[in-house]
Amino acid sequence: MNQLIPDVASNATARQLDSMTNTDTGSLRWSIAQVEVLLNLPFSDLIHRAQLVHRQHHDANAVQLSTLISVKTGGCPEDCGYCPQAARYHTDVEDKEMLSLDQVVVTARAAKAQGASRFCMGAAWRGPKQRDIDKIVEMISSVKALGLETCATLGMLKPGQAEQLRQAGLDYYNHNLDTAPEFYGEVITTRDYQDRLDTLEKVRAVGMHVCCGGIVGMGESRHTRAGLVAQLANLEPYPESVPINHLVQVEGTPLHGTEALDPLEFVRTIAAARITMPKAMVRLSAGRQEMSEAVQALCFLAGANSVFYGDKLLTTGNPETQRDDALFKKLGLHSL
Ligand code: SAM
Ligand code: DTB
Ligand code: SF4
Repeated sequence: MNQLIPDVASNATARQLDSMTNTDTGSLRWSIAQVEVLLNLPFSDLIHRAQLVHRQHHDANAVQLSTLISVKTGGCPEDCGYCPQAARYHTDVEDKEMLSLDQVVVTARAAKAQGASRFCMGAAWRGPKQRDIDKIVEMISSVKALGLETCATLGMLKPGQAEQLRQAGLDYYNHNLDTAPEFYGEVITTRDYQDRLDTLEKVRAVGMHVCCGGIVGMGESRHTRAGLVAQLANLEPYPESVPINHLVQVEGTPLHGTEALDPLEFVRTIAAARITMPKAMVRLSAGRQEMSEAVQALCFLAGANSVFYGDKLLTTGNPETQRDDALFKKLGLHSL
């Protein structure tokens, strides 16, 4: 069962971490205190642990490529403080009509030709209406027919909708927890944490894979980042895909102007995700365009093994594919 996990304060040290048992964490795989111990480790010790876990479960030189498309951009009624697509904030993003099936298929074909293995369709909705589902279902089956893995991120799901998406051939549903429960209310008020857990539960119940992660760099503390990672790691089972986004600061959104996060804190979060969710694909997600190659390399070293590939995320920029190809070559990474 998905549930909010308790926050028990602890002054545990790294040595205690290794001797902590399930009795210390109750039924949880990872307590917040344990994840905080990880995040507090000397940087090299943390990366070493992440590398050990990564190499035990994955090809350390492989990276999975997902391409994003925004099938419905802007005009969203929600108030997520980071998001340029919320209608209530004055950003450069306009409320656009839904893309046609043709536009989606052409883009998916191009993504496949460029080397992406997964195609993720996003919509700026609180949740889909039935007429939206009818159109999305066609998009999913057409993209799937191209031989791509399919992913969609459409907001909260109502009863029956997950099943319709699964039957159309949807492999993954992306729905992020975004942050730890105690910080969540500072960022979003139009839906609560439990709403998100409920949607994830619906996705699981029909046997779809879960893609679920969060955003780092929203002015949260290290403790809050530990809370997010613990929350994800204790989902039953933990997500197959874990996108760790760095906040892309967009003018007009409430979080624009947030104090910049030390990039090494981002790397630490990736490492903690890798250690606590050993088999998951940990995706170095939004924010790569603003990141140096050196920081991205550290993220791969810390256990990231997936990225968004293509020059656009949903509304903001992402590195050009040639730039990424050059980086992967430099690092000796091959795509999955
Ligand atoms: N509207 C749907 C929803 O919110 O569930 C799906 C699309 S929404 C844009 C998907 C995710 O993108 C959000 O949950 C958030 O984690 C991420 N995101 C949105 N804006 C972002 C930003 N400025 N920086 C980093 N991540 C962002
Ligand atoms: C996820 O975790 N990150 C992606 C995807 N899932 C849908 C979205 C990032 C959006 C960044 C802001 C934008 O481009 O609008
Ligand atoms: Fe809407 Fe999703 Fe943006 Fe929130 S993150 S404002 S739900 S598009």
